[in-house]
Amino acid sequence: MKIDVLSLFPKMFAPMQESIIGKAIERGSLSFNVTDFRDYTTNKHNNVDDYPFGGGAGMLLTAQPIFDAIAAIKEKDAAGSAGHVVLLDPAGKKFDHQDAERLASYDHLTFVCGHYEGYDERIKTLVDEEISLGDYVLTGGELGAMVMIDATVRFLPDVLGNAESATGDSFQDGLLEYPQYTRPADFRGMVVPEVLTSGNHQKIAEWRLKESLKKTYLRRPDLLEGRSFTKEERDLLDDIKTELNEE
Ligand code: 21W
Repeated sequence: MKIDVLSLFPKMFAPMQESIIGKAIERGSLSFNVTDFRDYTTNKHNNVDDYPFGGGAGMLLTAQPIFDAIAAIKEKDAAGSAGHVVLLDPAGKKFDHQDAERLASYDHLTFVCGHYEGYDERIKTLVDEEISLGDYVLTGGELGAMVMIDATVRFLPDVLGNAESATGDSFQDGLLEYPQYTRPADFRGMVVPEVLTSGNHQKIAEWRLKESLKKTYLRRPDLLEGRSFTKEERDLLDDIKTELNEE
């Protein structure tokens, strides 16, 4: 996969060279390039922003540097494309697990990060979708782009080591993860649930499913709304509700 980023703060992306993402870059399964679109301004002072027509607070990113930076990415690309273009915008669609999996299917992604009060609307003619990280205000799109890239790259077949790691994870089956323990079995009097050391794999699987259902029911009931259940899951959920009412 090839990832391009347009940003006024390219140094913010230095940590992307680290860790699993960095290894994917080293191995050649990922290429990653950040373009400072201030380099593409055509005005004397290299301004990238201007006052909004109609008045109002704050500055807007102007169209010209972003149009020309996208054109430069297309010129450098063997297929003459910027790939699938994502605009980081607080008014965009809230990013989730499904978006990450979907973005992982493109062979070329370009993320456009703003760092001001907003974009000249005409910039949106360049983009395929607008995505937000969530309902809180950031100073710019850079951290959002890094979060999206991290979540997306995990789905690439040769990034996590084995293809199962990403898809077997939390959210894949729509439930939060069950509690996990490693050695020692007794740490300062806090003892691992007996079932986990029993060796009974059927009982262990049932305990884990029940704990996942309980945690999801208590913390994220919204995840259960749009989900269908097996008979085992429905029975366990009934038990959980009964047990919680008894306490
Ligand atoms: C912050 C841009 C506030 C715009 C009209 C008139 C990218 C982000 C960002 C930023 C405003 C993301 C307004 C979650 C985020 C981002 C910078 C509001 C007010 N509108 N995901 N005045 N949160 N933020 N402009 O902030 O660029 S993805």
